[in-house]
Amino acid sequence: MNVSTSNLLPEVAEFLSRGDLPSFVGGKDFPAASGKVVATLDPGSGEHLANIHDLDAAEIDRAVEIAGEAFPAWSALSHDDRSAILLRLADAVEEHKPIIAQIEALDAGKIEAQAQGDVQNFVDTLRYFVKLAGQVETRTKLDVEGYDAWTYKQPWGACAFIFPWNFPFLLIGWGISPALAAGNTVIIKPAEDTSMSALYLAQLAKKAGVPDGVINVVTGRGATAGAALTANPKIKRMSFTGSPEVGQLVGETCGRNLVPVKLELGGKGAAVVFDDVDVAETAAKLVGAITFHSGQVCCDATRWLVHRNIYDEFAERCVELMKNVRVGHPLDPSSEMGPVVNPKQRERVLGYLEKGQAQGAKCLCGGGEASVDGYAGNYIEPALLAGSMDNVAAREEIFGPVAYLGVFENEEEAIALVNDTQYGLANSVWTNDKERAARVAESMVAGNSWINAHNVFAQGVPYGGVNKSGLGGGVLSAETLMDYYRSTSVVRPL
Ligand code: TXE
Repeated sequence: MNVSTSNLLPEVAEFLSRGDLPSFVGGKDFPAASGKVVATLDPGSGEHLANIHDLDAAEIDRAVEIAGEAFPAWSALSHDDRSAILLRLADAVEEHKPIIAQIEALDAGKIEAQAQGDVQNFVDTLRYFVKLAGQVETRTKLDVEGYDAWTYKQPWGACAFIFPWNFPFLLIGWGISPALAAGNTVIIKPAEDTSMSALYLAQLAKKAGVPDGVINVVTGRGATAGAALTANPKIKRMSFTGSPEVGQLVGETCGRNLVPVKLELGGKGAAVVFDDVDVAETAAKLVGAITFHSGQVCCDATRWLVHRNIYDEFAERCVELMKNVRVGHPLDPSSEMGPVVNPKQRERVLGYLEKGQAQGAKCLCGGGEASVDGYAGNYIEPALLAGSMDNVAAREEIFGPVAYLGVFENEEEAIALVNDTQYGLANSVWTNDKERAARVAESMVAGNSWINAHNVFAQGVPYGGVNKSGLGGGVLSAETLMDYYRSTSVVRPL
């Protein structure tokens, strides 16, 4: 049976039936004049889904102009009027959740139920920022002797966003919600492998009454379309999520133009497991985390540091759990883990498994391509490596369903191992000792520390990395909303 074609919702089949998906700018289709396209494939079957258009630099520049032209009217709306429009968009996305989730599952290789969670997260995030923006005092009086002084906050203008392929729809919500709620217009550049849900969103936004030019989606290759958007001096802010290598390029270019930039990059998170935990429960949660979306999660715990007293039992339990993960097509309801996004990513993951073992790591389970009946997708068996933490597979971001097991003797050593990395995104500590948990959580150098959990997000809790993991975090919280206002101080001598 071919799940990818037989289980499609009629609306998804209709969306795909076009075969050709132009960008969407200024409230209408925005085709690439060159006729150049990028094929987008189902990672679960390798089947061709559609073509997206590959815009050139002049077309990207035109899209930025259009977003700039829409800004005065959008920013002039009262908060109540703008909120009403954005809340209509949130409602429309919620109503279309099954459709968007299925598009996302097919395009990104995401288990359908998880994709539904991503779409709901978008809705919740948009509603959260709309409410928060209503509480922002745009005029703040300053207490300065001899002067009548205040600051005035207003939106910037057209803001650009470049997104990766691992959470295409959810990350759009995290990125654009604060920008739109503050009164900015946006230009979204999704990853070339996963542009479909963004294009669907842009069309839906138009139907929900978002004025033309407020939400624009430009598609194409990173090195051309992405680079042109980054280099455009008229964008007022840039937000990039993706690899550290491209993040550095984006940062350099924005630096030259003095465009404020926010970078959300990779990670090599650790989980520190002390010997007072319930081993079975902790192993289940960590295996659940590393197999969620096939480990293509930047804040995942990929280094599992386990106290020597429970190391053997913990390793054994993880192997048993990993061997039982049901790998399958994202639209098959019995699948627990889908494919990785594309053949290049599969080769990258398999390559790290090879290099890690060549440097002495032991592969306790998995480590090869997984075969899924009837599908030629990019499937990988969940894998567990073990050995010295001074190993390429323990140091570099793999971005697949691969965890690396290491051992520690005491708290001090555990913290030192966690912090011996160039990254700094997210870690977790697992123990029933509350004081130790808080102490370790605060000693790990990263934007986020979790206790007895991993990958927990809530609107209002700032998220983001330090060091090679990013710049200017505070995502999903009031901190990032403030990024989308510029401030003018006004002073009058009394
Ligand atoms: O990301 P890229 P890739 C990590 C992960 C993964 C690796 C490579 O380790 O294996 O990066 O993934 C756009 N100017 N992460 O190569 O290239 C591109 O079109 C401007 C972690 O796919 O960084 C896409 O929209 N833009 C990460 C986006 O950048 C450019 C999630 C990300 O693509 C560009 C993804 C350029 N020169 C990968 N080149 C996370 N933090 O979650 C590419 N792009």
